[in-house]
Amino acid sequence: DIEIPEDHPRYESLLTRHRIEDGVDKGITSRQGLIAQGRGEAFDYLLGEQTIPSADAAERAAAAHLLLADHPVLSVNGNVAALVPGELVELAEATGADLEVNLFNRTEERMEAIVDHLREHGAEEVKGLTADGRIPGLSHERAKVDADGIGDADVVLVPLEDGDRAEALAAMGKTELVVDLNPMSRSAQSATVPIVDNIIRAVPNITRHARELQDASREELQRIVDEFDREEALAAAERAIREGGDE
Ligand code: PTJ
Repeated sequence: DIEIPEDHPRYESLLTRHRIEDGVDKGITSRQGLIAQGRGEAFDYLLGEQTIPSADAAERAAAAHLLLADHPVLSVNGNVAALVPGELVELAEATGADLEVNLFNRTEERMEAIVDHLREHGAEEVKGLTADGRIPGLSHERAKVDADGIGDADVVLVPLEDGDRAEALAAMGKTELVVDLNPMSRSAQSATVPIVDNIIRAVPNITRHARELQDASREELQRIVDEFDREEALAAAERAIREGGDE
Protein backbone atom coordinates (compact mmCIF):
# COMPACT_ATOMS: atom_id res chain seq x y z
CA ASP A 1 0.00 0.00 0.00
CA ILE A 2 1.12 3.54 -0.63
CA GLU A 3 1.35 6.11 2.16
CA ILE A 4 -0.52 9.38 1.68
CA PRO A 5 0.00 11.97 4.45
CA GLU A 6 -3.45 12.76 5.89
CA ASP A 7 -2.76 16.49 5.88
CA HIS A 8 -2.14 16.51 2.14
CA PRO A 9 -4.60 19.09 0.70
CA ARG A 10 -5.95 16.56 -1.76
CA TYR A 11 -5.75 13.52 0.55
CA GLU A 12 -9.20 12.19 -0.29
CA SER A 13 -8.70 12.56 -4.02
CA LEU A 14 -5.34 10.75 -3.94
CA LEU A 15 -6.75 7.95 -1.79
CA THR A 16 -9.64 7.53 -4.23
CA ARG A 17 -7.29 7.36 -7.16
CA HIS A 18 -5.22 4.72 -5.38
CA ARG A 19 -8.31 2.60 -4.68
CA ILE A 20 -9.21 2.64 -8.37
CA GLU A 21 -5.67 1.61 -9.37
CA ASP A 22 -5.85 -1.18 -6.83
CA GLY A 23 -9.22 -2.21 -8.27
CA VAL A 24 -7.68 -2.56 -11.72
CA ASP A 25 -4.79 -4.62 -10.29
CA LYS A 26 -7.27 -6.94 -8.53
CA GLY A 27 -9.37 -7.43 -11.67
CA ILE A 28 -12.36 -5.58 -10.19
CA THR A 29 -12.25 -2.30 -12.10
CA SER A 30 -12.06 -2.08 -15.91
CA ARG A 31 -9.40 0.03 -17.63
CA GLN A 32 -12.22 2.24 -18.85
CA GLY A 33 -12.99 2.76 -15.19
CA LEU A 34 -9.74 4.72 -14.90
CA ILE A 35 -10.97 7.13 -17.56
CA ALA A 36 -14.37 7.43 -15.87
CA GLN A 37 -12.64 8.23 -12.58
CA GLY A 38 -10.56 10.99 -14.23
CA ARG A 39 -13.70 12.54 -15.65
CA GLY A 40 -15.39 12.39 -12.26
CA GLU A 41 -12.38 13.98 -10.52
CA ALA A 42 -12.51 16.99 -12.84
CA PHE A 43 -16.14 17.68 -11.92
CA ASP A 44 -15.44 17.06 -8.23
CA TYR A 45 -12.58 19.56 -8.31
CA LEU A 46 -14.96 22.17 -9.77
CA LEU A 47 -17.53 21.39 -7.06
CA GLY A 48 -14.89 22.02 -4.40
CA GLU A 49 -14.74 18.30 -3.47
CA GLN A 50 -17.70 18.74 -1.13
CA THR A 51 -21.31 17.62 -0.79
CA ILE A 52 -23.26 20.69 -1.87
CA PRO A 53 -26.63 21.33 -0.13
CA SER A 54 -28.70 20.19 -3.14
CA ALA A 55 -26.73 16.90 -3.20
CA ASP A 56 -27.42 16.41 0.49
CA ALA A 57 -31.14 16.93 -0.21
CA ALA A 58 -30.92 14.38 -3.05
CA GLU A 59 -29.21 11.90 -0.72
CA ARG A 60 -31.99 12.33 1.83
CA ALA A 61 -34.62 11.83 -0.90
CA ALA A 62 -32.73 8.73 -2.08
CA ALA A 63 -32.77 7.34 1.48
CA ALA A 64 -36.54 7.95 1.68
CA HIS A 65 -37.10 6.20 -1.68
CA LEU A 66 -35.05 3.18 -0.56
CA LEU A 67 -36.99 2.93 2.73
CA LEU A 68 -40.37 3.21 0.95
CA ALA A 69 -39.48 0.69 -1.77
CA ASP A 70 -40.99 -2.81 -2.03
CA HIS A 71 -37.78 -4.12 -3.52
CA PRO A 72 -34.77 -1.78 -3.54
CA VAL A 73 -31.55 -2.88 -5.28
CA LEU A 74 -28.09 -1.29 -5.19
CA SER A 75 -26.31 -1.85 -8.50
CA VAL A 76 -22.54 -2.32 -8.22
CA ASN A 77 -19.99 -1.83 -11.01
CA GLY A 78 -16.20 -2.06 -11.09
CA ASN A 79 -15.58 1.51 -9.96
CA VAL A 80 -18.08 1.45 -7.14
CA ALA A 81 -16.81 -1.91 -5.85
CA ALA A 82 -13.26 -0.55 -5.69
CA LEU A 83 -14.25 2.73 -4.01
CA VAL A 84 -16.99 1.92 -1.47
CA PRO A 85 -17.45 -1.85 -0.94
CA GLY A 86 -17.97 -1.79 2.85
CA GLU A 87 -20.07 1.38 2.66
CA LEU A 88 -22.43 -0.28 0.15
CA VAL A 89 -22.88 -3.28 2.43
CA GLU A 90 -23.84 -0.87 5.24
CA LEU A 91 -26.32 0.96 3.01
CA ALA A 92 -27.88 -2.35 1.97
CA GLU A 93 -28.27 -3.30 5.65
CA ALA A 94 -29.71 0.09 6.63
CA THR A 95 -32.38 -0.01 3.89
CA GLY A 96 -33.06 -3.72 3.37
CA ALA A 97 -31.78 -3.46 -0.22
CA ASP A 98 -30.25 -6.23 -2.33
CA LEU A 99 -26.76 -5.85 -3.80
CA GLU A 100 -26.39 -6.78 -7.46
CA VAL A 101 -23.23 -6.70 -9.54
CA ASN A 102 -24.13 -5.23 -12.92
CA LEU A 103 -21.37 -4.41 -15.35
CA PHE A 104 -21.22 -2.31 -18.47
CA ASN A 105 -18.21 -4.32 -19.72
CA ARG A 106 -19.36 -7.67 -18.41
CA THR A 107 -16.91 -10.56 -18.06
CA GLU A 108 -17.42 -13.61 -15.84
CA GLU A 109 -13.98 -13.10 -14.23
CA ARG A 110 -14.77 -9.55 -13.19
CA MET A 111 -18.30 -10.50 -12.02
CA GLU A 112 -16.85 -13.16 -9.74
CA ALA A 113 -13.99 -10.96 -8.49
CA ILE A 114 -16.50 -8.27 -7.49
CA VAL A 115 -18.88 -10.73 -5.79
CA ASP A 116 -15.92 -12.10 -3.78
CA HIS A 117 -14.72 -8.60 -2.94
CA LEU A 118 -18.18 -7.62 -1.60
CA ARG A 119 -18.34 -10.81 0.46
CA GLU A 120 -14.91 -9.98 1.95
CA HIS A 121 -16.46 -6.68 2.98
CA GLY A 122 -19.34 -8.34 4.81
CA ALA A 123 -22.00 -8.89 2.14
CA GLU A 124 -24.06 -12.07 2.54
CA GLU A 125 -26.03 -12.49 -0.66
CA VAL A 126 -24.80 -10.79 -3.82
CA LYS A 127 -26.92 -11.04 -6.96
CA GLY A 128 -25.89 -10.69 -10.59
CA LEU A 129 -24.39 -14.06 -11.54
CA THR A 130 -27.69 -15.71 -12.50
CA ALA A 131 -28.37 -13.17 -15.28
CA ASP A 132 -31.77 -14.65 -16.21
CA GLY A 133 -33.41 -11.27 -16.82
CA ARG A 134 -32.92 -8.63 -19.53
CA ILE A 135 -33.22 -4.85 -19.78
CA PRO A 136 -35.18 -4.27 -23.02
CA GLY A 137 -33.50 -2.19 -25.71
CA LEU A 138 -29.85 -2.96 -24.94
CA SER A 139 -27.39 -5.30 -26.63
CA HIS A 140 -27.05 -8.78 -25.11
CA GLU A 141 -24.17 -8.48 -22.59
CA ARG A 142 -25.17 -5.01 -21.43
CA ALA A 143 -28.77 -6.03 -20.86
CA LYS A 144 -28.13 -8.87 -18.40
CA VAL A 145 -29.66 -8.64 -14.91
CA ASP A 146 -31.03 -11.09 -12.34
CA ALA A 147 -34.79 -11.58 -12.79
CA ASP A 148 -35.26 -11.57 -9.00
CA GLY A 149 -32.83 -8.64 -8.56
CA ILE A 150 -32.78 -5.53 -10.74
CA GLY A 151 -35.36 -7.26 -12.99
CA ASP A 152 -37.89 -7.19 -10.15
CA ALA A 153 -36.78 -4.00 -8.37
CA ASP A 154 -39.00 -0.94 -8.05
CA VAL A 155 -36.15 1.33 -6.86
CA VAL A 156 -32.57 1.00 -8.11
CA LEU A 157 -29.48 2.92 -7.04
CA VAL A 158 -27.23 3.13 -10.09
CA PRO A 159 -23.94 4.86 -9.44
CA LEU A 160 -21.65 5.96 -12.31
CA GLU A 161 -23.90 4.45 -14.93
CA ASP A 162 -23.55 4.63 -18.68
CA GLY A 163 -26.23 6.87 -20.24
CA ASP A 164 -27.87 4.21 -22.46
CA ARG A 165 -28.42 1.85 -19.60
CA ALA A 166 -29.66 4.56 -17.28
CA GLU A 167 -32.23 5.54 -19.92
CA ALA A 168 -33.24 1.92 -20.57
CA LEU A 169 -33.78 1.28 -16.84
CA ALA A 170 -35.82 4.46 -16.54
CA ALA A 171 -37.91 3.31 -19.54
CA MET A 172 -38.72 0.10 -17.59
CA GLY A 173 -40.53 2.35 -15.12
CA LYS A 174 -38.05 1.92 -12.31
CA THR A 175 -37.33 4.69 -9.87
CA GLU A 176 -33.69 5.47 -10.57
CA LEU A 177 -31.37 7.00 -8.01
CA VAL A 178 -28.24 8.01 -9.95
CA VAL A 179 -24.92 9.07 -8.44
CA ASP A 180 -22.93 10.99 -11.06
CA LEU A 181 -20.62 13.98 -10.65
CA ASN A 182 -21.62 15.26 -14.08
CA PRO A 183 -25.06 16.93 -13.84
CA MET A 184 -25.20 17.14 -17.65
CA SER A 185 -24.73 13.39 -18.23
CA ARG A 186 -27.68 11.48 -19.67
CA SER A 187 -27.69 9.30 -16.55
CA ALA A 188 -28.16 12.28 -14.25
CA GLN A 189 -30.70 13.76 -16.66
CA SER A 190 -32.84 10.59 -16.77
CA ALA A 191 -32.77 9.96 -13.01
CA THR A 192 -35.73 10.27 -10.67
CA VAL A 193 -33.18 11.44 -8.11
CA PRO A 194 -29.90 12.75 -9.59
CA ILE A 195 -27.19 12.83 -6.90
CA VAL A 196 -24.36 15.07 -8.08
CA ASP A 197 -21.69 14.05 -5.58
CA ASN A 198 -18.66 11.78 -5.34
CA ILE A 199 -19.71 8.19 -4.65
CA ILE A 200 -17.27 8.12 -1.72
CA ARG A 201 -19.25 10.88 0.03
CA ALA A 202 -22.70 9.99 -1.36
CA VAL A 203 -23.07 6.40 -0.13
CA PRO A 204 -22.16 7.03 3.54
CA ASN A 205 -24.41 10.10 3.54
CA ILE A 206 -27.41 8.17 2.15
CA THR A 207 -26.82 5.60 4.91
CA ARG A 208 -26.69 8.33 7.56
CA HIS A 209 -30.02 9.73 6.30
CA ALA A 210 -31.56 6.25 6.14
CA ARG A 211 -30.61 5.57 9.77
CA GLU A 212 -32.01 8.94 10.82
CA LEU A 213 -35.27 8.16 8.99
CA GLN A 214 -35.51 4.57 10.27
CA ASP A 215 -38.53 5.33 12.45
CA ALA A 216 -40.16 7.91 10.17
CA SER A 217 -43.75 7.23 9.07
CA ARG A 218 -44.52 6.39 5.44
CA GLU A 219 -46.25 9.78 5.19
CA GLU A 220 -43.10 11.58 6.30
CA LEU A 221 -40.93 9.58 3.87
CA GLN A 222 -43.40 10.30 1.08
CA ARG A 223 -43.29 14.01 1.91
CA ILE A 224 -39.46 14.00 1.58
CA VAL A 225 -39.79 12.23 -1.78
CA ASP A 226 -42.46 14.67 -3.02
CA GLU A 227 -40.60 17.79 -1.90
CA PHE A 228 -37.41 16.87 -3.77
CA ASP A 229 -37.16 18.83 -7.03
CA ARG A 230 -34.91 17.07 -9.55
CA GLU A 231 -34.77 20.00 -11.99
CA GLU A 232 -33.75 22.38 -9.26
CA ALA A 233 -31.09 19.94 -7.97
CA LEU A 234 -29.57 19.61 -11.45
CA ALA A 235 -29.62 23.37 -11.95
CA ALA A 236 -28.05 23.98 -8.52
CA ALA A 237 -25.24 21.51 -9.27
CA GLU A 238 -24.53 23.10 -12.63
CA ARG A 239 -24.46 26.55 -11.01
CA ALA A 240 -22.05 25.31 -8.35
CA ILE A 241 -19.73 23.91 -11.01
CA ARG A 242 -19.80 27.10 -13.07
CA GLU A 243 -19.41 29.36 -10.06
CA GLY A 244 -16.76 27.34 -8.26
CA GLY A 245 -18.28 25.24 -5.54
CA ASP A 246 -21.01 27.50 -4.08
CA GLU A 247 -24.67 27.19 -4.97
O1 PTJ B 1 -17.37 -1.70 -14.28
P1 PTJ B 1 -18.18 -1.49 -15.53
O2 PTJ B 1 -17.81 -2.43 -16.62
O3 PTJ B 1 -19.66 -1.52 -15.26
O4 PTJ B 1 -17.85 -0.01 -16.12
C1 PTJ B 1 -18.05 1.13 -15.29
C2 PTJ B 1 -17.76 2.47 -16.05
C3 PTJ B 1 -17.79 3.59 -15.00
C4 PTJ B 1 -16.39 2.38 -16.69
C5 PTJ B 1 -18.85 2.69 -17.12
O5 PTJ B 1 -20.11 2.70 -16.51
C6 PTJ B 1 -18.62 3.97 -17.89
O6 PTJ B 1 -17.93 4.02 -18.91
O7 PTJ B 1 -19.18 5.07 -17.36
P2 PTJ B 1 -19.02 6.54 -18.00
O8 PTJ B 1 -19.86 6.66 -19.22
O9 PTJ B 1 -17.58 6.93 -18.03
O10 PTJ B 1 -19.73 7.43 -16.91
C7 PTJ B 1 -19.25 7.54 -15.63
C8 PTJ B 1 -19.83 8.81 -15.00
O11 PTJ B 1 -19.56 8.76 -13.62
C9 PTJ B 1 -19.19 10.11 -15.53
O12 PTJ B 1 -20.20 11.08 -15.75
C10 PTJ B 1 -18.27 10.57 -14.39
O13 PTJ B 1 -18.22 11.96 -14.29
C11 PTJ B 1 -18.94 9.96 -13.16
N1 PTJ B 1 -18.00 9.59 -12.10
C12 PTJ B 1 -16.76 9.08 -12.21
N2 PTJ B 1 -16.20 8.86 -11.01
C13 PTJ B 1 -17.14 9.20 -10.09
C14 PTJ B 1 -18.30 9.67 -10.78
N3 PTJ B 1 -19.40 10.07 -10.14
C15 PTJ B 1 -19.39 10.00 -8.80
N4 PTJ B 1 -18.32 9.57 -8.07
C16 PTJ B 1 -17.18 9.17 -8.66
N5 PTJ B 1 -16.14 8.75 -7.95
